[in-house]
Amino acid sequence: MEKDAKIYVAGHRGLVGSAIVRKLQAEGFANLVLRTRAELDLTRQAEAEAFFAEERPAYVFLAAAKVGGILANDTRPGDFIRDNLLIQTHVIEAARQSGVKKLLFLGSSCIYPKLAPQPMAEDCLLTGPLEPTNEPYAVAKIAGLTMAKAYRKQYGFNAISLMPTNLYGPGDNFDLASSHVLAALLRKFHEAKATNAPTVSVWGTGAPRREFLHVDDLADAAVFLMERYESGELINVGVGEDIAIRDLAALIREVVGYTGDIVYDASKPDGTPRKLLDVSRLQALGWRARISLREGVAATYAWYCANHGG
Ligand code: GFB
Repeated sequence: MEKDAKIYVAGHRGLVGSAIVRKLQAEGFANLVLRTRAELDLTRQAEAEAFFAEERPAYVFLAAAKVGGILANDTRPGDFIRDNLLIQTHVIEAARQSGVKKLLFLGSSCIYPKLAPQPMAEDCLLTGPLEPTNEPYAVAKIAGLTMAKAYRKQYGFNAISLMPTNLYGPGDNFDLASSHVLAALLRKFHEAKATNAPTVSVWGTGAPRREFLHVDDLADAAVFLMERYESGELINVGVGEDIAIRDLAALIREVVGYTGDIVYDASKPDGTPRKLLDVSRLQALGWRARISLREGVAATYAWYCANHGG
């Protein structure tokens, strides 16, 4: 990417989009085009096409999506499949029409089969049943990956697709009904400590395992791949190790400094038992994650206290 190239980061206020903007600015890319949802509703085709026709960006990071944790996906499946299909379809087509040079699309490790062999390599996609709690979201994201490959084949459109693992970091969603586990537990332990609550509720059994990548590492990988990855083949982005939810809860309790007890809420779903990514393809390109989980959790908690917690 040329330093003066016009770069559109769709979803720039979200967890991933804001990290990509920070990374691009740190690397000296100053010609960024950003639009809030109020300024540009990507679920509306006419708005998306008018924006691309007017701005004609050279590069697009498609970080706009409808995302959420296991409960949000399980309770609002219609919203998740509709909004993600609309956003990605409008952006990929308008980008092609307006002559975008390269577009980066983001999948998610939760769209691999529920019981895929671990660690999951890129070729296990579509080899088995999906996790029921987020199947509509997964089908939408699989459609986006498929569209990116189809546009490369038919139109020679240079779209690359990343498959990140579970993400966390500054700018995360801390709403307890729609957030992902790490952000939710930071808030829960923080509030329990502040109110001297005797216990903190952790959903499910605590047995599932999850891999966590700090969003600044994801942003680093996204710029790294936008610069040098030219294949239409999916590429996993992760840290290559995972942790049981119960151990994550113990880590967050320690970082926050909470001394009460953890209770498990069996009425909430566990979801996929494990979804560890095989990151050998990305490592072969010379990229590795740098932020350890403890370091990342501590930094994210500091950010939370400075921006939300008080
Ligand atoms: O992060 P999470 O909501 O998403 O849940 P998934 C991960 C695990 O943490 C599940 C447990 O086993 C939850 O039961 N958990 C424990 C909690 N306490 C909590 C809590 O307070 N809040 C939340 N949210 N979880 C998502 C997909 O699956 O992964 C999305 O549904 C997305 O589509 C995301 O792709 C990356 O990792 O289970």
